[in-house]
Amino acid sequence: MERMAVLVLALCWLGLLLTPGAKAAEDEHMPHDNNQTTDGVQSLCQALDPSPQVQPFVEELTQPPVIDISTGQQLTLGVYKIKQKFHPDLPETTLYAYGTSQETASTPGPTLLATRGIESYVRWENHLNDSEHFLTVDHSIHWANPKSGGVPIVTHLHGGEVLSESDGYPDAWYTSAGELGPAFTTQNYTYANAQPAALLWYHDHTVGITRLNMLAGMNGMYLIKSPGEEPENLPAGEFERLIVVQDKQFHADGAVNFPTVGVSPGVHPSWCPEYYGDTIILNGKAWPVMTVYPTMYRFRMVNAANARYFVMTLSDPKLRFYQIGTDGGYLHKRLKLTTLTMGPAERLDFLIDFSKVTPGSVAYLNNSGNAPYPDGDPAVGLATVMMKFNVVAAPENVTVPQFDLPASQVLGPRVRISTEGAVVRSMTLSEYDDGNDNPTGSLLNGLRWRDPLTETPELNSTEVWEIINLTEDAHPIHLHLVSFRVKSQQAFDAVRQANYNCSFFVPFPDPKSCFTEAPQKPELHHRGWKDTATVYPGKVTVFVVRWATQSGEQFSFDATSGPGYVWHCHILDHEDNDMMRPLKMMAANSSQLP
Ligand SMILES: *[C@@H]1O[C@H](CO)[C@@H](O)[C@H](O)[C@H]1NC(C)=O
Ligand SMILES: *[C@@H]1O[C@H](CO)[C@@H](O)[C@H](O)[C@H]1NC(C)=O
Ligand SMILES: *[C@@H]1O[C@H](CO)[C@@H](O)[C@H](O)[C@H]1NC(C)=O
Ligand SMILES: *[C@@H]1O[C@H](CO)[C@@H](O)[C@H](O)[C@H]1NC(C)=O
Ligand SMILES: *[C@@H]1O[C@H](CO)[C@@H](O)[C@H](O)[C@H]1NC(C)=O
Ligand SMILES: *[C@@H]1O[C@H](CO)[C@@H](O)[C@H](O)[C@H]1NC(C)=O
Ligand SMILES: *[C@@H]1O[C@H](CO)[C@@H](O)[C@H](O)[C@H]1NC(C)=O
Ligand SMILES: *[C@@H]1O[C@H](CO)[C@@H](O)[C@H](O)[C@H]1NC(C)=O
Ligand SMILES: CC(=O)N[C@H]1CO[C@H](CO)[C@@H](O)[C@@H]1O
Ligand SMILES: [Cu+2]
Repeated sequence: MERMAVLVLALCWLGLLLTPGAKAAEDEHMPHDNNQTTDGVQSLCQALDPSPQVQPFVEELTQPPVIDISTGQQLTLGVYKIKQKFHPDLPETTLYAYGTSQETASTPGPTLLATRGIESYVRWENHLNDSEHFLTVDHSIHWANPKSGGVPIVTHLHGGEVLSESDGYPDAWYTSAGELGPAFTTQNYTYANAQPAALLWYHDHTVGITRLNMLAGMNGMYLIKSPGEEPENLPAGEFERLIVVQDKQFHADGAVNFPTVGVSPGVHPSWCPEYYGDTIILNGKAWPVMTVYPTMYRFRMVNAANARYFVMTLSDPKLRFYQIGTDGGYLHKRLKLTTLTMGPAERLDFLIDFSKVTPGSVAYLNNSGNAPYPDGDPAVGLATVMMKFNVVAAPENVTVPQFDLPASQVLGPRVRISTEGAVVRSMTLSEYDDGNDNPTGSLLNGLRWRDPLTETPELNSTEVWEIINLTEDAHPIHLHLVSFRVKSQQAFDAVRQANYNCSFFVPFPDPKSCFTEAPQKPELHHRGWKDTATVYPGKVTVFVVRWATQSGEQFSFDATSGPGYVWHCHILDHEDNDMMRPLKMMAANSSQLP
């Protein structure tokens, strides 16, 4: 691959040196006191009281309503203030959620069903007339800050190949009073749906308050189906479940419990580096149960948590996960796994064959994700479980269909992108603090959200993004507009690197190289088409990004028009506090590079 002497490289190394508080190897763990909730889940700044105790596994897993948007007609979806019960033992919770009316709005919102090749049209309306957000807004970080008050919103279709005017640019927000963000162009969005079948999701993306709007309930699923192009005889109907996973914490009165005092209140009065809730919620139910027959089921999940990684296992050793898809659709071949990891915003498509266990038995979908991931505190108590399965024999009058396990069957095209002649961008992930080890923000490449544009890829070009994690935690990095491939990850010596005693340009095993190993293949769950992938601490993770559709064609719309796109960390608390950068597409061969 040709290493173009790119400005970004120089910038990067400068950025690396100049990053305020880019930290060396000493103690960098997020501070938190030992005042833990009964479930051992602690807020990283303020000790939040534990949620009211609830009896797990009492309510059946439900499915959000489905709306077909392949009709050629515009759908209007609004955000409304609603009340919803997450559990019979919990009082009602006030939320902001998507729906066709206040009466039908819910979190997650309705699942939008699109068909590949058929454009769809959604008008996103803001019906929030509160004078301020019900969660505490931190006015010290850059945020929408409408002059006339209210709650701004703007909706992003995560994973969509979308025109930038319809992408939900963070500055394209609007309030119900009609105040518009500086990048607003329209609230009537067009979705091309030209990409392969996949589970996408929609959620709020308003600058500086995405973490609050998402926790308030603004998210839902968006399924692209591709008749004739999807593998046959996969579980469908009641045997296929789409699931949004979130964690939340509640006050005794049912209100969402979110920190009101920050980790470094003198700098940011209420911003907290990462929010972890003690209650695990699937499709709007705390710890649901699912009654299953002894046959194969398909699960398609999206992690809509602010910061929590789920590391999932099945309690019964006779059960396995057969992963068949990821963010951008079907894998080339299925994977048989005992563990599935799902970081914020990632999607997983997998099968579980309950015919392997005896009717009458139960199984749990457990979670062992540390918080922060990967080296934080272990999940304990009820944070170690997400849902329960009751396996029951089918009644006499019910015929249970059997589904093939796609064994060595090819599910989707193999992902191959040539890096011949690719532009290489090296980018750092770093954190800065208040001088007392309290994190007060995170940066991409040493730059803030409002710093001048640096990522200006040309349409149809291929780029290699080497992302260098200089923090203690994993960051799920998300690119808008395109799906990419994770090429490798490679550990480096953070101490020698911090002392400028080694170089990333010298390959391993040369002693002058910062790397301590040869490039490693990405983890299994990072195979296939990704739009969000984890960059581990102390590692350089390499993404291969082609600025074109997944099939390598030109976009069906002008991706250079409008306000542009963004790339960011999908830990929402990071994204809101400067771990997000603009991204603007340039025409092919426009040669933006010096
Ligand atoms: C944390 O400590 C404070 C003060 O000691 C106490 O008021 C609060 O109830 C504790 N919270 C938890 C979750 O134990
Ligand atoms: C605010 O919106 C709700 C519906 O979301 C409506 O019932 C209420 O009348 C509105 N209040 C005002 C003052 O407009
Ligand atoms: C947006 O959609 C609404 C509802 O269909 C329509 O009345 C309005 O004219 C559209 N606005 C634009 C700018 O297209
Ligand atoms: C899985 O969750 C169940 C239910 O809470 C629990 O009994 C079991 O110990 C958990 N297993 C693991 C490995 O955490
Ligand atoms: C099967 O029988 C039960 C109990 O008699 C009845 O409630 C149910 O509707 C029947 N299901 C079907 C699919 O006929
Ligand atoms: C860095 O290199 C210098 C000499 O080149 C050496 O004295 C020093 O010990 C090295 N430091 C580390 C951390 O390797
Ligand atoms: C991008 O590449 C595709 C396929 O390689 C080609 O059809 C298209 O013309 C290219 N577009 C531009 C703007 O170069
Ligand atoms: C861009 O440059 C490449 C190589 O010089 C050429 O093959 C291609 O046709 C050019 N594309 C456009 C749209 O000018
Ligand atoms: C796990 C790990 O290696 N973390 C390192 C990430 O990078 C920072 C800064 O270079 C180091 O301090 C950490 O030890
Ligand atoms: Cu992050």
